[in-house]
Amino acid sequence: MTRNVFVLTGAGISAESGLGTFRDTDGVWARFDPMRLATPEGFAADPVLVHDFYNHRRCDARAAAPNPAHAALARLEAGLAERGGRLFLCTQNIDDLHERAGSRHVVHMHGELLRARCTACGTETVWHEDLTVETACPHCTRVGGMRPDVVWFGEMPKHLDAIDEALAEADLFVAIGTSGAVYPAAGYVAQARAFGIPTLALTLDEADNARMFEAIRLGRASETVPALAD
Ligand code: BV8
Repeated sequence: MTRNVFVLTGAGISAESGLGTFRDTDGVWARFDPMRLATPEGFAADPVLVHDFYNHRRCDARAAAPNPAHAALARLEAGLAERGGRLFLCTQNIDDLHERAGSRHVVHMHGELLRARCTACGTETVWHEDLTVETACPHCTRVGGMRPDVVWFGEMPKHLDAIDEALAEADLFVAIGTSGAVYPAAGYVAQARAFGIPTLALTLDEADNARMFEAIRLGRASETVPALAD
């Protein structure tokens, strides 16, 4: 009886909601250089460019709607809870489509586009508007220190201890819509295998770490996830 399910989602689960993936041929990183746009060094070098990049993505994320894959995971979370089990939903995504589909416990290991952080006082704030170099911190009022509350390359992902604990307790590990290109997230399937946990990948194309999975189902998340969850 599968009671504790660990799900790791990536950009592919939001693809059918119209949000770009990163490494598909027309992906975000095919058009933009992650080292200039998703690193602390890139932000320090050109904060206007980086703010503009995230302001556009924040606008797109707010205009997007959850798709049947997000909804299916929300149903799975409720169904497992009713049976005394748990869905640990760890996402690499910075959009809020899981929450808007009804998921109640979402672990954003790479942060959230709809939150901002002040580099002066550290305060994190829900943030739906554009950020600029003139934005003042609502807490310490300092101007110029506000950044998207997302994890850039070279920065420490969030919630790593909770993720490691949930992995150790899981009965099933499912990766949905992720190319397995970014660590430490891409290494979770190996950890699951080491714990003897069954592993399943649901993506459109074979992921970089596909050989680590015991089962793979290729297809669109809006079809493969409801088939798994319901
Ligand atoms: C860190 C937020 C220190 C910002 C992102 C080994 C160990 C640890 C670190 C490293 C390591 N080796 C290298 C590193 C460094 C680095 C890294 O991994 N580099 C890569 C390039 C090699 N990692 C880091 O810097 C991380 N921090 O390491 O801290 C540390 C050390 C040890 C232990 C802990 C910490 C921080 C990385 C976070 C970077 N921030 N995002 C933003 O969004 O702008 S990364 C960003 O890219 C996403 O968050 C996500 O993680 C990644 C994109 O990957 P995917 O989500 O998988 O998307 P992708 O487009 O690649 O794939 C889409 C998939 O969907 C495809 O498979 C496709 O087939 C599928 N698909 C498409 N359509 C559909 C679909 N599937 C189903 N249905 C569809 N319709």
